Amino acid sequence: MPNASRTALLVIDVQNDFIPGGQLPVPEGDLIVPLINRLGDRFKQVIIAQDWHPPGHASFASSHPDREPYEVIELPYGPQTLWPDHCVRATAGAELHKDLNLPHAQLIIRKGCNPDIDSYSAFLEADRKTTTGLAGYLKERGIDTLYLVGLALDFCVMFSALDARAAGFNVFVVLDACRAIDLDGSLAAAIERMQVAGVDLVSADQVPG
Ligand code: VGL
Ligand code: ZN
Repeated sequence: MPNASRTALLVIDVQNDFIPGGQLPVPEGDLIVPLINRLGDRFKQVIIAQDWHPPGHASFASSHPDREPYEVIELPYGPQTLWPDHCVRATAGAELHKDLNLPHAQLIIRKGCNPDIDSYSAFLEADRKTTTGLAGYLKERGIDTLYLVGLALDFCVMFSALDARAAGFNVFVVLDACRAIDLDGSLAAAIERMQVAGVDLVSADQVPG
């Protein structure tokens, strides 16, 4: 296993609400689950991120009078896309996809728990100040290289990848193990931003092991 101790797989938001039929469906979101399971077998260290919002979260259109999902509004920390209510903590929509099979994952990190601040990234909330502690966890365990998979490529995967780079990790995003929302060109923009930041975009057959 070349991915021994310094490398981890970070699985982003493979949750019912992001799967077709859920509240914020990512097209083909279900199709990546078998591939993620196969990739998971190659990693000793697996971390799962879970979008986990309190009811009435600031990112929900329903929390703002006269606003519709997918509009962008200005919040104290900057622009915020408004979403349908999704991944409300401890609801069925927030559960991991039932076929996700990563029994050796040691950490599930929940994010977006602050009622007033969104967190696409598994590392830093949208105020860009509040950390989830994930970088510290990884560093304490000697991990320096991350492979990212999951949903959505152009939101939570991208922001997690950018923050991981900024925190000094080597970062690979496994494109065929991700799917995008693609809102107003967000997919092309995400690819560009990740490339500029030095995130390596690879396919599953390029993952060692
Ligand atoms: C996500 C929008 C809102 C994601 C989470 O997982 O990409 N997108 N919350
Ligand atoms: Zn969310």
